Amino acid sequence: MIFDIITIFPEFFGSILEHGLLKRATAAGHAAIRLHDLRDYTDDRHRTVDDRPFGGGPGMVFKPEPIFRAVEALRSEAPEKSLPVILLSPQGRLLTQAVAEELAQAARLILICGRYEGVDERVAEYLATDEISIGDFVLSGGELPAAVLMEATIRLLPGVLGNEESRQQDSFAVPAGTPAAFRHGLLDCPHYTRPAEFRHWKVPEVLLSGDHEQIRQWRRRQALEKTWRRRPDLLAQVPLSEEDRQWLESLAT
Ligand code: 9D3
Repeated sequence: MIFDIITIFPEFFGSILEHGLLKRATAAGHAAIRLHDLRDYTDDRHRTVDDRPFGGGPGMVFKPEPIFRAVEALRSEAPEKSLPVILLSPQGRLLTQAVAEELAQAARLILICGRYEGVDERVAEYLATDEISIGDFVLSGGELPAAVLMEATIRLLPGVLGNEESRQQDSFAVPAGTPAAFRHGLLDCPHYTRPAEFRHWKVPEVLLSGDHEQIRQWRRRQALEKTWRRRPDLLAQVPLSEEDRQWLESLAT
């Protein structure tokens, strides 16, 4: 999968590409990340990418011309193919695991990182095919969101986490390495490792018992309880067994 990133801070991506999953996936050829400096697509002496907002107000807005020129240059490399163009913006649809799975189907993505107060709306309206936000908090630009989107997407690619080609496509199947948080649509259960007692805090007895059925039930109940307390919105999407329902009912009373 090829990612073309359009940014005024290409060097921002250096360290994340040199570590962990993104490094491994690019070294192994599962993904390629190509950085494009937006200023290379300007045509004035000062390499201007922004201007004052029409209508007044504080701050600066990204001009449309360099962004259109950058995307059109990339498109002309493969003129026959449709090429998704994603604008990272606070007004976008929320990035979720389902959206990452959708994006992972593409062979190539162009990511546009905004900065300043925003990007001229004609980019969202006439150039981008999609607009994505990573959450309801204010950041200073689209670079961190682009990195988040790439990590969430690349780890889903076949081969990247030892995901085999045999990866099942049914809706419950998830790639090996998918955090348990999403495996059943619930938050994860607690995890412990040695020592069994640390500063007088003991690991739950059941986990030391070797009784696998008891352990399974404990983990399921912990996950249900944590989700019910912290993220009740997630529970609505989860298929619940009769046993699950009884446990949740016991919590509510
Ligand atoms: C201070 C300006 N804000 C007025 C309320 C609007 C605003 C403009 C530009 C807020 C943030 C940004 C820069 N952010 C992004 O480009 C961005 C973003 C984000 O801030 N949060 C979550 N996801 C994303 S994706 C791109």
